[in-house]
Amino acid sequence: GFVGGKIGKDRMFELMDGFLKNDPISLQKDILHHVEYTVARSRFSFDDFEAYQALSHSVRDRLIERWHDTQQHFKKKDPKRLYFLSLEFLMGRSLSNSVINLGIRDQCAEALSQLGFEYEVLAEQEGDAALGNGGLARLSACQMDSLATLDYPAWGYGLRYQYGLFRQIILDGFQLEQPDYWLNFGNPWEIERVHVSYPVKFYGNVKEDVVNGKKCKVWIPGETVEAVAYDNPIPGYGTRNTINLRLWAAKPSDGYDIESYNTGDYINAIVNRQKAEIISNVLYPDDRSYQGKELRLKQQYFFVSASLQDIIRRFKDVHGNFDDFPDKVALQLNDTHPSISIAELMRVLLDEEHLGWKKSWNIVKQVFSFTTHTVLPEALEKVPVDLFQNVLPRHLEIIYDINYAFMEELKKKIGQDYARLARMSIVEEGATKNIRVANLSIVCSHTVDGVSRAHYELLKTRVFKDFYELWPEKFQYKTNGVTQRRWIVVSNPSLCALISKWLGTDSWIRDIDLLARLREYASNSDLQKEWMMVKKINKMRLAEYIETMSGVKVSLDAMFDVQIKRIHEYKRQLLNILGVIHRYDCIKNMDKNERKKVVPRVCIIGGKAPPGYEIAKKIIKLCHAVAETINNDDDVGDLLKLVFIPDYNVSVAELVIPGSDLSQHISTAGHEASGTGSMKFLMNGCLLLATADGSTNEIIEEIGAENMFIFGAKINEVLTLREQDSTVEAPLHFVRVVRMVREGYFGFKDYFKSLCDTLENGKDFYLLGSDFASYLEAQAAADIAYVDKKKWNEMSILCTAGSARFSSDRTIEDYAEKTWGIKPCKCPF
Ligand code: GLS
Repeated sequence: GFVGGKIGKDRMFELMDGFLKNDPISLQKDILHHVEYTVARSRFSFDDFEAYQALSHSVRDRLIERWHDTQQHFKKKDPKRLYFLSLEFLMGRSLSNSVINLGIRDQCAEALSQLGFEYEVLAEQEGDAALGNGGLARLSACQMDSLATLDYPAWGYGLRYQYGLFRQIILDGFQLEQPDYWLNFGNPWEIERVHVSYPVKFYGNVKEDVVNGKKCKVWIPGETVEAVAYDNPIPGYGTRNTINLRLWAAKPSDGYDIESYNTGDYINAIVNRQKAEIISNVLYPDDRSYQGKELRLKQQYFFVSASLQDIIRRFKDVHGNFDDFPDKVALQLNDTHPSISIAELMRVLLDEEHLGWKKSWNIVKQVFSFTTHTVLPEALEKVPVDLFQNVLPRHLEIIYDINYAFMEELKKKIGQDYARLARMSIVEEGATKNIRVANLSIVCSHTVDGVSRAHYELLKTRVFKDFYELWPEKFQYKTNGVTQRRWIVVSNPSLCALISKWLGTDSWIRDIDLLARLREYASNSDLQKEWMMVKKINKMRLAEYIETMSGVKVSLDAMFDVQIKRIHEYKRQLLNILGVIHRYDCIKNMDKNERKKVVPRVCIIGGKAPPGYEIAKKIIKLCHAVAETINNDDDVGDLLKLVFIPDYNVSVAELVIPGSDLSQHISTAGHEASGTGSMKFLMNGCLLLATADGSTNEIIEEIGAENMFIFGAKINEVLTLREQDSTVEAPLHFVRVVRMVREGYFGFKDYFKSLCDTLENGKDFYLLGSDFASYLEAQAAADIAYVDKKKWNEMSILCTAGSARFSSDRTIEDYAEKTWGIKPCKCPF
């Protein structure tokens, strides 16, 4: 209700001067106000960073207004809400995105320019919020943008890590990791909610008790940590709706460790209290192997427990019992990471709400949906039972009970097929007993989604075959998408303006299907000229960046060929580097006339290797060693350059993608669940050189294989090829380039030995050898296409025109309808 003292709502609004205004003068006033009173610098003397802070606070004020209105509106309408639970969100920068979505970019720029500041320079002051590893985490960020833009009543929940993804430093070509203490300079984009905090409990034991004459279980925890909320408003584009991303930070609980205080050891008691904060300290820097770490389990439970307490409190504010819970609450599990929330919700309903098993289970199985983001069975999380027993004893009991009921039901359906029962059990038996978190998630969710059609096929036929055969109706897929707001409007303003000009409207920013109309003009020479100009501007920006970061001067006439993503063997950056070595070797062996025909290339690679992944780190070093040789070879000059872009992150991607001509997505088929980088390049009119893996298959459907460079084994050929690998000879070109590395042509012979060993006959698991010839053919086709500028531009325009299907708006609408059952809830302007 309204609490306005004696003056009343209208007078209050009047006193506040109504809503904040967005004209340049009003913005200027706000910026100066924040310089003086928030940043506490004199308004007559402040630098770029302080101006950035003041600008951010002015923008944040506007976000808060909209956030309040949106939450108020949701409260009034009480729609079914989606709660998106994810351990990772890779938000990148907020300023540039917020001013676009609020529609105040130009006004801000004008306000600043009169004050003597340049908007672009200030935007560069912001560091990235890197609370995630890669594709999965950036997908969550894109989906939040779409949820807000499409007016869905949604909340994101996650962890507020003090240290985001490590910074990558390159020293002598080797990767070093540095902590990313991103909060060092404050974070104007979050709002600390000191009053929104919940106790989260760990350890202890379980006792039997009697409540209302009924036997029940009581968990007596051994440790309590406080979860404090930090809210990050997420504005939609072209709407007042602004949703919330609530991230939890761990703080010592008030009642923590009373005993040591009583024993008089004051200092140690404080030190012990402080340990509670460790839980939200640091993001695990690997998105594929994190099995069985206590801290990881605690992080997962911590954020899930706080989120559920928050969700249940909000629900109970309005509802007297749990009957309507499934009609009001959708809980989305972003991969298996938040899946402990299943056992936690069951525990709350059973032990705290005393609803009994049948009723509790009936609720639980209606609210959860699970999206899996991986293909590799070995990448599915497992938690040792001993660890579980120690950290979350009551949850382990509940999981055992769920599994017992599931196994009984299964036996009725499939009989005594013990091998299959063992495979499907939530509990993995063996030397160490494990909880299979994916199995728990499948058993307890109403829907299991894959992230591309190819991924879905693999889930059905390989990864979760047993489950698919049991419950085919549970399985779906929603091909991933990315938001055009960040990946075109924010990162490529020139292209954005050009598209709007030719379409005669900027409505495509909300209604992406309009992009398809660009197809009509793909061969129009005026558009092509302007299209090329835009690319040139972006290439200049990128070339400057390359020179600053790596000291290499590159020619704008060269084809910019880019591969940026996490470094993994299956993503095959090594194939790329071997291809570059081959190109170099060819050029070296050409005479003058032949060299005239060579299409100059700048090969750009960027990405972080997980800190404990030796082979990935060797790939980074190899890239630098090869670059050292090639870039210093005057005989080759501008015909070929190789550069490694250090510390790849979201804002680096925003700079690199618009400036590239060609991009590589060359994973061994059947390994990339979807891939989303390709979609960002596609939107920006960069041609794709790719394997028919993950979502690439669907890109082919949209723009046609003739407008791409597709190569390599298909998903269904990979298994056979692997079996043949030890018997089939690798092509001579391949043997030659591997030998160059092995024999020390680029130095570091001993260091690269183990890397070369992974390519030996019979050991080449990722099939670099067998795909090499067709990879080189695809590269040659790209060279030929690049020479024909008209053709190339047409293909480039067709890429952008064909990218509509890969907007996260489409993905989210699909999820809303088919998985979550939520409807838009638009806040009036
Ligand atoms: C990933 C997959 O590897 C990507 O193919 C996918 O695009 C992404 C989002 O669905 O999820 N899974 C993962 O663990 N990290 C990823 O990037």
